[in-house]
Amino acid sequence: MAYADLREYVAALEKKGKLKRVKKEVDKDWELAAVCRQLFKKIPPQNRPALIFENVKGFSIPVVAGVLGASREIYAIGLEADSVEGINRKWDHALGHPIAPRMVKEAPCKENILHGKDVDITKLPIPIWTVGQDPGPFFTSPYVITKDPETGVRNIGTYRMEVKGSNKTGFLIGKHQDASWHLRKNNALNKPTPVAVVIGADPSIGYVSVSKMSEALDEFAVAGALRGAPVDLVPCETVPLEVPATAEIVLEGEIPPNALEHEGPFGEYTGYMGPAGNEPFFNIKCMTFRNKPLYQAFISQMPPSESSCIRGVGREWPLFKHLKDTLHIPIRDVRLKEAGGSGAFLVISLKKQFEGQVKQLMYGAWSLRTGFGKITVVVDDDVDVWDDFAVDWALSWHVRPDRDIHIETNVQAVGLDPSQAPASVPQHHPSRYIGSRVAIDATRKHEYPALSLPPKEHLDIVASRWKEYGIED
Ligand SMILES: Cc1cc2nc3c(=O)[nH]c(=O)nc-3n(C[C@H](O)[C@H](O)[C@H](O)COP(=O)(O)O)c2cc1C
Ligand SMILES: [Mn+2]
Repeated sequence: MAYADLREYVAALEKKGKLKRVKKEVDKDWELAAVCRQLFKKIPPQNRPALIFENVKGFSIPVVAGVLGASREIYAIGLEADSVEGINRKWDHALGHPIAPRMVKEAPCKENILHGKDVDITKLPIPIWTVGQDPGPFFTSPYVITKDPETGVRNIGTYRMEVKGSNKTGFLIGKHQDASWHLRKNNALNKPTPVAVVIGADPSIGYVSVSKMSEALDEFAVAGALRGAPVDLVPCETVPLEVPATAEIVLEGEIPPNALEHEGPFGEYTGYMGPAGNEPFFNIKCMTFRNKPLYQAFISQMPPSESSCIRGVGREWPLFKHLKDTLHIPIRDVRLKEAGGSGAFLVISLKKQFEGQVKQLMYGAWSLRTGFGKITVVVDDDVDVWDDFAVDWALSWHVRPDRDIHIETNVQAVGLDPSQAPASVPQHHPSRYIGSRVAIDATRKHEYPALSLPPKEHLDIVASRWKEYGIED
């Protein structure tokens, strides 16, 4: 049964032992980010819980963090998938079978409505993430809803929002993001862009918000398909947009046309500070929220993080499908490594049919409208892309550098890649957008000798008698 809202989902996580309540008082301006970092450092993904900070110093609203993706195991619970492996099946089905959202009258998100001067986002427990470097608190899990002014198609995207006052935030919207096109179309007509920002909703909406999909799709319909039931929507109070009826908090307003203000810097998903620059900003006219709202944050910054987990899952599957079903290349698996922020570093396993196929695969992977795969490694299908040691082994013994390394120049760079330009170069300088890529063909190019391992039947016999050797208790 689909989760009705964030709170129902958080309760489900707790029931499955995947949520810890932090009852100790925590300062959102330095301590909360450090707790989240230690969560990732100290606890391996299989055991890592999501967190609810119940006692945020100076605030009555709790903060939940890690609930969408402190690990892939948690992601699977968020999608109601039967296992981590089942996540891709859910996505596969959802993109092929969208369920249109449904307009409803009853909406808990309207339990409290504030207009104009009564709006004060500084009353929300918005954490500071990279303390000492970020200029102040940032929203890290906004679901930003806009409409294409030409087609009317709705979009949901997650773009960082710097708190700039009681009713104003900055926005960093990458040049290739869907909302960026909406802005550009409105700017051309000198019209403001209406925006609704949702903080906290049922998990399917968050997974869709951080995933790239065709701009022709209504992302609420994809969220509906992921959860197996339509998303209930209600009209906003002050802008011509719709929001999930059970959202925890909604901010309504607009981005004024052709106006920029200083924004950033911000500790980014690459593990480095992202540059500051001049960016659009958001004037908030109205805020609606549920009684006893939850504030949700995504844990981002240095990978691994919730951000690299949820972006990785939402990207591997479309890439897999593109290569396998559209291009008919017999790949076995695709992995966007978290060290590369689930963007820079791509590993693909291939059941190679002929020499030269790796090059075709590399261009296939690079043909998507993304910067993924600055480093692309291709291995044979007997190498598990999830086993780092096995991939290193293939790189070590299947590669002749003079023959097997392919470099392509003048292609889309990975967003916010700090190797593109020094920090002093502005955010939107062309040198930040055009880069280069390398593919390393780590497949075997000729017949190899046998592996230096005991025969499999001997290994199986010993494994079945393992206790008898008295080596492990
Ligand atoms: C925690 C987190 C923060 C993000 N921050 C930004 C951001 O500040 N700017 C941006 O352009 N994309 C950001 N992204 C990536 C976008 O959410 C992602 O590319 C998504 O596909 C955008 O939606 P769209 O494809 O509908 O434009 C962030 C993702 C996550 C998970
Ligand atoms: Mn989109």
